[in-house]
Amino acid sequence: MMKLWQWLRAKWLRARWLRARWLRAKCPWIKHPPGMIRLVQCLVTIVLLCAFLVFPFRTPLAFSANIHSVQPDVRFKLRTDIGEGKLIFAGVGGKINHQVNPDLKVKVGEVVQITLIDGDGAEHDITVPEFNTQSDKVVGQGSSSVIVFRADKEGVFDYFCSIPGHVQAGMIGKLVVEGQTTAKVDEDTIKTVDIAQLPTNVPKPIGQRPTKLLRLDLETVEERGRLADNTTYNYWTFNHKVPGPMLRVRVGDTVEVHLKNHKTSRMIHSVDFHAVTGPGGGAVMTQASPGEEKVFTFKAMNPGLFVYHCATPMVAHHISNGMYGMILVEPEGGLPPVDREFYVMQGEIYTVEPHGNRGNLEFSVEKLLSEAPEYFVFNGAEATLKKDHPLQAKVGETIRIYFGVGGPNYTSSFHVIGEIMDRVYEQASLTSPPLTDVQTTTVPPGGATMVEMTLDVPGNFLLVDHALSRLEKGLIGTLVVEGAEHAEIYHQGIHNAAIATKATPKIPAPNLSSLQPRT
Ligand SMILES: [Cu+2]
Repeated sequence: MMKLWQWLRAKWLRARWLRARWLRAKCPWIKHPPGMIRLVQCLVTIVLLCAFLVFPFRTPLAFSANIHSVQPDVRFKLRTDIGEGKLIFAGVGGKINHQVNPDLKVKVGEVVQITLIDGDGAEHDITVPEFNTQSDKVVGQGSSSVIVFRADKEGVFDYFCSIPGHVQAGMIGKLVVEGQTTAKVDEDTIKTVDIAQLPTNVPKPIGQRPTKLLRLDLETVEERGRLADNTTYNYWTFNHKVPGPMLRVRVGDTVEVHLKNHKTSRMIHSVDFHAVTGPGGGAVMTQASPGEEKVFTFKAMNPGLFVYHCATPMVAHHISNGMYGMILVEPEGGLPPVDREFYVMQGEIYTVEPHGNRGNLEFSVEKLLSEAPEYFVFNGAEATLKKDHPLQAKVGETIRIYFGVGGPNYTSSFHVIGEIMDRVYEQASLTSPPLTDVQTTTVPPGGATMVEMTLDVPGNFLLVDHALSRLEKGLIGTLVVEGAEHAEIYHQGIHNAAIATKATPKIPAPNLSSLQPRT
């Protein structure tokens, strides 16, 4: 062992002597090479130590932070799909599962990962221009692409497919980057009331009964309500809902109307019934200041389905803010019985902010006067008859829809996608024979219609105004029909001879003997 140590030491000393000799030959100006090398080694070590003391571990930590930052804080999956005639992003998993063009909610500063999966086989991508990010194109069912970015500013930003025409076809959604302020606004929004009138809020049929004296109470209330998701509006209402309550009397009834304007109102309000025979339809006698109650009495002279609305100047402003409803004056003997009745009204909302803005939106008199609404609504709020209060019925039932237009400006081309209206009481005239087998019916502002249809097959049937640009501004409802399929009427694929073809039963004509005009 000792010998090995001596041998190693001898080798090391010889190597040092050889290195010194080589340095003396190459660098003759160095007088004491081994000492000089040690000095240089010391200087290098000191410089490195100083560098670490002055910039303490900055480089390694920065590297670590970068590694950390590319780990997403929040992940979303979106699948492209075709639904209800539109191209969409459908949420996959988590809170956004099955949602169409879901709001992607993140916090300021979070790293966001969005995975796009091609669900329909067409070419798509996803881009969020505000954060300079765009995915590769996905082509072919099941292919996918990913974007990752840091949401470093607060606000609501669009994500969409950049393939030409796909935004217009529906592939657009919102990325909501919330800081503390936005979160608070959202909480306030969530607490706001649902002003949408239920389509099932229809009074019971009157049918056969003698005429009588009735009292109807209406209260005008100004309150903030939900216009769309995370969006509110300062509505003016009859009895807290848009439209106001549906009222039901029979021809010949005497009606005492009590109109009370809530004490918290800031405006005068009134009511004009199109069912009234008399100047102003009641409006002259019901101009009520905040806290005031006005009363007038009328006799229901004509049967029909009539609009009522506030008639305080600027009348169009009061109507667009939600002040409209309908009164049904049944003919003597009542209406033919049906299985279900629904109450739906169309209106427009004019806001300063463009459609889709969040928060509480402001009324725009300029847009009202130029007839440029930002929202079209059934029962007061965007898509509420689809998302919140769809109409529900069963296969085999005959339904009746009391449909009116508050407006104040746009005529509706009322249509139910996938159904044919068996009977349309045009202009809501209940004393004329109905039109039969109608696809779309015209209803002017301040007008109404009564339509009936028997439901032959199950599924979701969309209520629209066939001026379909208005669908993009919130005008959509759903009639959900449950029950057995009837393949002889409607089925996918080629004709199947095994399916027995049955004649679809024709709906018997209504008994019009009770619907004679008054003399
Ligand atoms: Cu009013």
